[in-house]
Amino acid sequence: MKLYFHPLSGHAHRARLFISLIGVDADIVEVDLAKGEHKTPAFLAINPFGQVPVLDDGHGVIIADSTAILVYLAKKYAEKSWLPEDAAGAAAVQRWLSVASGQIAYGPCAARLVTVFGAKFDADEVIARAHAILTLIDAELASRQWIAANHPTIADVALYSYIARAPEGNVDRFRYHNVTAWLARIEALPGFFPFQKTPIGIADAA
Ligand SMILES: N[C@@H](CCC(=O)N[C@@H](CS)C(=O)NCC(=O)O)C(=O)O
Repeated sequence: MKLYFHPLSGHAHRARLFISLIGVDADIVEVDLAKGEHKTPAFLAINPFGQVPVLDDGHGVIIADSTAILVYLAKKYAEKSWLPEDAAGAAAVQRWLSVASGQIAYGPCAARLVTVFGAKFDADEVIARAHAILTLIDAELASRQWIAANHPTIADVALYSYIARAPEGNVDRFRYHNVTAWLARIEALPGFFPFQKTPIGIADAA
C-alpha cells in the first residue's frame, strides 16, 4: 500500500493518522506540492483532482479523498467499531465526515491556508467560520467523549488534524475546553501519529 502525502496537509494527515492507529503497513510517498508535482500528468493519472492524499492499495485500487480513504481503510483493515455498520451508527459517522469536508475545510483549514500557504481568502471570514464550528463541536462534546459514538470512530480522525493545528491559522481554539480534552484523548490513542507543526500563527498552548 502507498499513501501519497504531504507533511503539512491536514487532509493527508487524516489518512496518515488512521494508517498508524490501525497499524497497517504503508509506503509514504511525499508529493512536492511546492514544485507542482500534484499537477503533473503522472499524478493526475492517479487523481485527476490533482490533490493529496491518495491511497494506492495495489491491484488497481486507488482511492482519492481523505474521508473516502478513511472509509476504505476502516472497511478493509480495521475493527468494525471505527465505522459502525448499523444504520444509525454509520449515519452518525457520515454526518461528521461531511463536517470535516465542509465546515472544517472552509473554516480552520482555510484559515491555516492563509497563514501557512498564502491563500487569498478573507482571514476574518474564515476565522469566524472556524469559531462557529468549534463552538458547535465544543457543545457536542460536553455530553460525550467522542464525536459520533461512545468510542473513537473515523469521524474523530477526520476532524482531528485541522482542529489541532487551528492556531496556525490564528484561530484561538484554547478557549474550547471540551475540544481540548477530546484532542488529548485522540493523542493518547495507541499508534497516534502527530501532525507536523509549523511556527506560524498563535503559539501552541500545549
Ligand atoms: N476533498 C479532498 C481535499 C484534499 C485537498 O484539499 N488537498 C490539498 C492539500 S491539503 C491539495 O492537494 N491541494 C492542492 C490543490 O488543490 O491544488 C480530501 O478530503 O482529500
